[in-house]
Order: sequence, then structure tokens, then C-alpha cells
Amino acid sequence: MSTLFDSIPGRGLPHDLLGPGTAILNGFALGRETELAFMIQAISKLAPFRHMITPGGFRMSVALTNCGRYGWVTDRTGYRYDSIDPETEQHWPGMPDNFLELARAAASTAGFPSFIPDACLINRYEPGSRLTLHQDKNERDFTQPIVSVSLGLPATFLFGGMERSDKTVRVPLHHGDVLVWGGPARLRYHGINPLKEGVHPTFGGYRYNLTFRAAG
Ligand code: MD6
Ligand code: FE
Repeated sequence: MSTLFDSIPGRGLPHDLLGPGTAILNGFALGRETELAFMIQAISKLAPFRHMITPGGFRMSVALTNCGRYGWVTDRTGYRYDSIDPETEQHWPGMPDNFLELARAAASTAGFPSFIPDACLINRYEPGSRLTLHQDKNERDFTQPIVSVSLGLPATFLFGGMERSDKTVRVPLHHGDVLVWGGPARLRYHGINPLKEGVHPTFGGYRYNLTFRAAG
């Protein structure tokens, strides 16, 4: 299918645009938004979106929930993966088949054919929400990539290096884009600039991000 973005330089170049171990699959999740929206809604009824507290005592501007065997959580004691939702004291909702299939297909396309995620962190951004530069390093096995699906409003992703102070490149992420990174890129710093106001036809005034990991 040809899209508006075919004519924009830099879009549609999946591999290594951001360096070794990364792939931007523009529009990879398009066509699945209705089922993805439905599942996010169903998950959030069992495990509501909430603003967690960082170890430093700050309330995150991003609201989050999880599905799968493990969920990423933060509180005053630190960041970790936990099979129990601290708010409901129940297991996280299971990972829907369509989530798993999407993540595996994207990983495979990017050169990681044996990815089996056991955790899916679901971030919800409202205008002004941001994610400061961080590394994803609470997972047990860094040979496994991370698959990140962007839905709803667009955002600017900041992609840095192995040190927090390294310079960053800005990567526009649109609805349906899937970012895969692993290998030499796995521990690069990254973040999301404050979300701009907008309205998306399926996701309204929000951006959702699904990040799939092999955590446990
Ligand atoms: C986001 N993503 O896109 C935040 N982490 O909302 C992440 O922090 C992230 O997109 C690791 C790998 C891919 C990501
Ligand atoms: Fe991250």
C-alpha cells in the first residue's frame, strides 16, 4: 500500500537509520489499530493506567500499565519487573495473541527471529507528558531486543548514546510506527519530548506506546 509518507525523505527506510541494531518500521502496525485499541481498553479495565512514582520521588507524567507475565514498575525502592500489579495485587492481564504476533513479526523483520516477549509495558501520554533520557536495563537478557509500537498522537523520540551526556538525535514517531532495537543499540539512552496537543481519530488526545521486552 502506498502512503502519504512514501514521498517524505527518510521515512520508509527500515534498517539502521539510527545505527547498528536499530530498525524503524514505518507504518508496520497500521491496519491493526482497531484491535489494538480494543485490547488496550480491555487491559486497562483489569489493570488501570496510573502515574507511578520514581525512586527519586517524582510522579511520572506518563501513565502506564502492563500486560504479560511480567510488568515494569517503579516506586521509592527502585525500578523492577514484577509479576504482580502493586495496585490490584493481581497478576497483570495476559498478553493478547495479536500483541505477541505483532511484536514477533516486527522483531523478525528487523533481524531478531527468536524474540519471545514476556512483558509489555503500555505507556499513555497526554499533552505535556514526557520521558526523560533513560536506559532500559532492568531486563535479564540484553541479547533480546525491545520492540516499541507507537499509536495515536505523534511524538519526538530522542535517541542518544551509551552515556547520558552523549548528543541525541530526534526521531519523529507516528501512529503505526514500530521501532526495534537490540544488539549494540540495546543500552543506548533515549527519551520522549513533551507531547504536543492533538486529536487522533482512533486514540483521541493521547499517544500510546507498547514496549515489548523479554524481561524474566
Ligand atoms: C515511548 N519508549 O516510545 C518510550 N524504550 O513512549 C521507550 O522508552 C523505549 O520506545 C526502549 C526501546 C524502545 C522504546
Ligand atoms: Fe525505554
